[in-house]
Amino acid sequence: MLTQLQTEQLRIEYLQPLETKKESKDSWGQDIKEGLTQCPKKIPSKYFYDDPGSQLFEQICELPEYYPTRTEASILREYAEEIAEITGTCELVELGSGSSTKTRLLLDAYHQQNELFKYMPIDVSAGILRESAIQLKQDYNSLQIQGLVGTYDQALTQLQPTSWPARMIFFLGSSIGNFSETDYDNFLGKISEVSGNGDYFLLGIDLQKPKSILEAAYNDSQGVTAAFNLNMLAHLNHKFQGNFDLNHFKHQAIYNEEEKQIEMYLSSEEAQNIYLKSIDFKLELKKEEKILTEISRKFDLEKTKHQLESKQLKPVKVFTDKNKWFALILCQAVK
Ligand code: AVI
Repeated sequence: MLTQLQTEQLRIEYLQPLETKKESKDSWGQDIKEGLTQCPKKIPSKYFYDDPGSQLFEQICELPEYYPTRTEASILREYAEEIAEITGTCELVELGSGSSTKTRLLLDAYHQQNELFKYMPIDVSAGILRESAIQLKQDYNSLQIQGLVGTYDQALTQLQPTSWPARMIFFLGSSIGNFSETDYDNFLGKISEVSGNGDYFLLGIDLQKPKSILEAAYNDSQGVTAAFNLNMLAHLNHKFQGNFDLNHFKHQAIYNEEEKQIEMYLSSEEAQNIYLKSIDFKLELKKEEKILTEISRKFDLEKTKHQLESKQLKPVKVFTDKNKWFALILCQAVK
């Protein structure tokens, strides 16, 4: 239980939707219809993350083959203090905070150095945001927490100028790898736009590496990633009154060496017809036809540094692990 004072220092706000109510009603399921009428067929990755999907993702992060989470955590363990030293007192804004597990490594570093800081976790899931904010408030008594419930777009569009000496927006886990090239470019532009001169941006990216390591990470031996991928169909069944039979699909993850990205598919085991009743959408699938559910881009460090620099986000320091599998790039906005 939080005390009265602790409760006053913890605020959770809901960000305004960017679209009007009328538009959002009309566009209900529109992204599904558009994705499934493209060639190849696609389902937007956001449909991974219902409650069971989010839990499966937490399990993926613990898998022996899935190195990104562990590797990024090891980098933070080693260099969080240095990051806190470089930025000094600041407002920490985390995009896609989830359970804020890795964040604690950063918060600990600021706490230990007696640097003042405020923490703003941003996530679409109100439940997980509230739970982790309450837990954090109990563990870091003097910490001011202002959680924002909303998408990255809403958060970046509605973020108010900070009254703190500096702000550091951070985006961990190589989630940026799930953006298309265009969305990636727009996202960096937006970060730059909302950052004042001298503000920081900390970005976690998964680096290019041999195909065998990458494919193992997305085809784990326990089948958790397969369950995560297939769960998307269960989510669609639930949300749009669909009749996908999960037994008639197979998980596939391949590394596209030309595009430098993992591509995750659901392959139809037989010719089948699907109907999503609440959006009146019929889908015809051929045997072995594949639906793209996710791309996970793998980055070249030098190229990424240049891209950041071209957005007025100057890399100050790069932190990486001994294998150079993952990197955290600390940038400073130079306006
Ligand atoms: C959330 N994102 C960074 C993960 C990734 O590695 O691209 C999602 C994931 N998909 C399958 N395994 C993990």
